[in-house]
Amino acid sequence: MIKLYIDWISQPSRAVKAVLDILKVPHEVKALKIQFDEHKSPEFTAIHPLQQLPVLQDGDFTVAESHNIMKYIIKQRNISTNLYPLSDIRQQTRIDQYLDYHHTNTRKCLHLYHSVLISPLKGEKVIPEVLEKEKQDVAKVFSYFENNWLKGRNYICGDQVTLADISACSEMLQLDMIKFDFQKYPITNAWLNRVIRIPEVYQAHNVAFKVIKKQNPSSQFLK
Ligand SMILES: N[C@@H](CCC(=O)N[C@@H](CS)C(=O)NCC(=O)O)C(=O)O
Repeated sequence: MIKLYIDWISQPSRAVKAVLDILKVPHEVKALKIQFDEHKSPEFTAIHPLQQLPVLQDGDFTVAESHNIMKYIIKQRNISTNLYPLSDIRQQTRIDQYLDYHHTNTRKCLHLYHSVLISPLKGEKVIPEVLEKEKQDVAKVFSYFENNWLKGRNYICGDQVTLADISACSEMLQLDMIKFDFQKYPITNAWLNRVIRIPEVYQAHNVAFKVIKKQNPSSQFLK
């Protein structure tokens, strides 16, 4: 049986978990806690020396990087899915275009979340100029979603949900933990509500919702 190493609080981990569930690929979840350095244990380091989650083990084959894991499963099992249609090179390329953009753009949401929620908990100093830059970076990402990725479309790559939406949703929803004002971006907000309401995506966020409930009890995303 495939093993999936994740931390429920990690955005790319949740995205991969949701994708495996949507595709109904049987797997065993190995939940680690980054907070307690469980990803730095000798056992996990032997599996993935970069000490990052998520990681998938398919027999003797180890796969890292969330987008790579999602695509590996679809390709290896020849799964027919609109999440990443193997028969449509143009749609694959559109999806890949977003997935590449994600790493150096949408992923910046993490920095703001970290400075606002995690740094104070750890007693780390937050430099005001850095925080301001992080806010600007996130605003740029949301504006780009509003005016480009989602312009005239229900989902990032057209009228059907793809890997792009699931990866992006998991990353952006993390900002709900710091009471980010999603309503400022109505198109993006409506899209986020569509994607998070996919049952498997919602379920993969159960642990994240526990944090949201505590930090932001009036969140629109809580059931
Ligand atoms: N590009 C990677 C990012 C993976 C990543 O940054 N994982 C974080 C959790 S969200 C992690 O494992 N951090 C632990 C560390 O760097 O010590 C992917 O998409 O899988």
